[in-house]
Order: sequence, then C-alpha cells, then structure tokens
Amino acid sequence: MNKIGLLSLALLSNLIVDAQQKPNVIIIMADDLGYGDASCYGATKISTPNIDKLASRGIRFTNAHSTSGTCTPSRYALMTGQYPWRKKGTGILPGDAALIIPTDKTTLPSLFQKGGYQTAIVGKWHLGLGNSLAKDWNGEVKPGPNEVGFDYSFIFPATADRVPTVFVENHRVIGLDAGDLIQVDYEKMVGNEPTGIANPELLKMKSSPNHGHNNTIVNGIGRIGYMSGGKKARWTDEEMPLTFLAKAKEFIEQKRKQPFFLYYALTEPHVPRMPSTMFKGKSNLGYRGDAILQLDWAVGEILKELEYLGIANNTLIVFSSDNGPVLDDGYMDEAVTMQNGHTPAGLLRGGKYSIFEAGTRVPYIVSWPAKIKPGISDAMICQMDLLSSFSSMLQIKLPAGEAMDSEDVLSALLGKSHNARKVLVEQGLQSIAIVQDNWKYIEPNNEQAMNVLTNTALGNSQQAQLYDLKNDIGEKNNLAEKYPQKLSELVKLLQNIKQGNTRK
Ligand code: NG6
Ligand code: CA
Repeated sequence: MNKIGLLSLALLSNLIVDAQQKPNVIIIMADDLGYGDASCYGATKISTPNIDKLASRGIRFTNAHSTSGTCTPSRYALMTGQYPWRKKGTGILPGDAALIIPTDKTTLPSLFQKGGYQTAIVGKWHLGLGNSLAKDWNGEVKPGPNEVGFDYSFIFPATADRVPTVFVENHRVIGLDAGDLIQVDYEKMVGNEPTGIANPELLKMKSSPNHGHNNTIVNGIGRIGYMSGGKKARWTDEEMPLTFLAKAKEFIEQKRKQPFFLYYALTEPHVPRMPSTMFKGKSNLGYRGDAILQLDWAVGEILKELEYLGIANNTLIVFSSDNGPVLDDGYMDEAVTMQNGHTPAGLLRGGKYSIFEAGTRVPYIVSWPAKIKPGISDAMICQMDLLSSFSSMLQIKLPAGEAMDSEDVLSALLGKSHNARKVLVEQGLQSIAIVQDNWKYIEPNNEQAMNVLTNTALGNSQQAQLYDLKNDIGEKNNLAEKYPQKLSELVKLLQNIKQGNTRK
C-alpha cells in the first residue's frame, strides 16, 4: 500500500474509533407509569427488579419531568425541544391525526442522524401521520417518524385504545391484504363490525361507563374510533410486548457496530391493559400491575441483549414515562378494585391529566456504565432537555431559534452536577404552572377541579395556588395569600416565558 493509502487507512480507523466512543443511546419511554410505580421509587406492593437494576447502575432522578400530564404534548416536547403549549393542536391526538412534528427542523432523532448515528423508533408514536386527517392506510402512510429523523420505524399510530389497531413499519401497515382494505373514521361508523356499545356481550374486558371506549371491537376490546377491514393486520394486545421487543433487539443487533439511537416507546401500563399470558395475574394488583411487570421484563430483556452483544458499557439508557399514573382510564380492568395499597403516584398529589406534581413528575433514570457513577439526583430536569443536552454531548450546535425551551442539562444527566433547570413550566390537561426554587404557582382557571371519569384531582381552581414543594410535596397548603410577593414574582415569570422568552 502506498503512503496515501496508509494515511487514509489511519484516518478511517480514527473515524471508526471516534464513532465507537460515542455511546449508543436508548430512550425507554413507559406510558402512564407513575412516580411511585417502581420499587426503586418506593413502591412496596410491586417489585420492578430490572428498572431497579438500571437505577442502581445509573442516576435516579427525583425531580424530573415530562412537560405535560398527557402523552402527545410530552412526546412533542421530547422530539422538538419546545413547550407544547406554544403550538396549537398538540393535545391528545386521535388515531387519524396528521403529523404535528415539523419536518424541516432539528428533532431529537435528526440530531443523532447528524451525529452519525443510526436511528430508530419502536413502539408508540402518537404524534400524527400524513398531511391530513384523510389518509389511505392501505398505501404509503407519510410523512411520519421517517420524515423527522428516524431511519427505521416500527410503530403503532396513536394509543393502544385507539384505532387503527395496526403496526406501521416505514410507511406501510404490516400485514395488509388487498382484499380487505382498512378504513378508519373517528366521526362515524365505517363498515358493519360490532361495537362495544351495540355488542357488549362480545367484550372480554368491559369499557368503563361514560369513558367512551366502546366503538369498534378489536381482540375483544372496545376501542376509541371506528375501523373496518385489515383483519389480518390487526394486532393481538397480548403479543405486543414480544413484537416490540423483537423489533428493538433486531435493530440493536444490526447496528451494534455503529453508534445507534433507539427510541423504545412502550405502551405499558396504558390502557387497554391486556398483558401477555406470562404476566396475567402475576402482580396481585390486576392487569395494571401485571403490565408494569411486563414493562420491567422488557427493560431486563434489553439490558440482557446489550450485555450479550458486549455493548452494555457504552450504551446510555434513559428510562422515563410520558406522564403520571391513572387507574381507571376507560376499562374495567380491576386497577381500582385491586389497588391493594399500591400508590402509583407515591407521595405526590394528582395523576395523569393533573397540574399537581403527579401529572408530570415521573421516574427518570440515566445509566451509562462507562461514564456515569451511580447516584441519586434532585436536579430539576425535563425530558424536553434531552435535545439540547445530547447536542452538547455530540458537539453539534443547534440552529438559532430551534429547540428554544430545551436546556443543556448534560452535566446533571451525567451526575457531575446537581444544577440544572432554574425554572420549569408544567402543563396539565387544561392548566399551566411554573416552578422556581421549589416554589410552584398554578395559574387559576375555570375548569373542573376533578376528572370525574378517572377520579383524579386535576389541580384546577379559580384561585391562584402557590405551593412550597420543598416542605409540601403533596401540594396541600396553598400559600398564595401568605406570600403575595412570591406569587406575583412567579406570575410575571410565567407571563414572560409565555411571551416567548426562554431561560437559556
Ligand atoms: C383520553 C382517553 C384515555 C386515554 C387518553 C390518552 C377518554 C375518555 N379517555 O382521552 O383513555 O386514551 O386519552 O392517553 O377518551 S395518553 O397517555 O396517550 O395521553
Ligand atoms: Ca401517556
């Protein structure tokens, strides 16, 4: 080989070494897992050994948040680094919604692409597909995850309780049958299949009264929305964990020699909870508890796979949940009657949908054996911060004006500092709050104080609320009258951020 050949070989191997040193990154996102749902976060009625293992080899955060108390806005923020309430149409999406993530801006996965990573999403999407509501599920379904930075996608479109109950792999519904075309409608019935409301005798799990999970029945479960056709394409809920795990492992195995980014977005313990046979009845807490065990198992399987491939040390894993917990979210699955003393929100008030802490304060673990010394951190961080933090890790500058609300909290994520966010805006279903120095102001509104369907304290009130989270994590004592100055300080700060000013 001549000199130039040797030189370029050396250069190439340098590049390879460089690429190898970048950690693989996996985000494992649970769906509706509460702050108190894992044993490493204090649960005593359920044991989650694999999530605990992750915590024991990484950093367990006690003040980490999703941006919002529901799924779509939280995931929007995770992808874009922007508070979802800045953009209309980022609330809980129906299953036929159009894509809400811009295709021309930096997103979390496109950042990793820029950094030379192979990227994939496996699991729940819930950020819309296509350019409009009307779309042909039998053709190419796009734009979607592949257009916003994922090289590979294997998803279900919205939630497990919404039609279409099918998997989409890189633009195509899996298992399509040209003789049995899929139709989806959220307004009116399509086809003539039984619905939960007309044929409750066909249900293997009853819908809760008034929740409305009683449209098309798929796999014995009433769903939100109407669907016809695609019989062979429909998923079996009990198989979902295995399906997602197999796809995730396949991707990891294929890309093990390159740095990869995997967003593994699991459905547990979101409704409908229909765990696979090996977990049914295992937790003594009903299917919700069984679904948590199933989630924990999936985490363990990923850890095993990384160890088997010899890449566990240099793989950074973020484990979290998109919003807080709920027991009855649409199905009579015994989550309420078999609660057996389990407290999904731990000591926090509220739950999913709520502006109280249980809405957005979620389990959050970061592990990277090669770099992170295990510990516990009370740094205030948000999932939305991953975009800026990883851009700092990869030394890629974000274009001006993009990911405007995402803060670089890398040193907190790596356990090097407890300083992270000074200020965080939280979002409930209808409400907004701001936290600074453990003082939390909840903006007044005219909405109902309770979600009567789910029996959740939403935190809505016509009175301004001010809580001292340091001494009152359960948000029991409203101090708004006692500390008017603190209150007005936070009111102003919130106004300022709403007007587009960021704290960066
Ligand atoms: C709600 C559904 C709930 C769940 C939620 C989305 C009703 C009454 N309730 O509107 O069952 O699907 O949307 O959950 O329809 S999330 O975690 O994806 O935000
Ligand atoms: Ca959720």
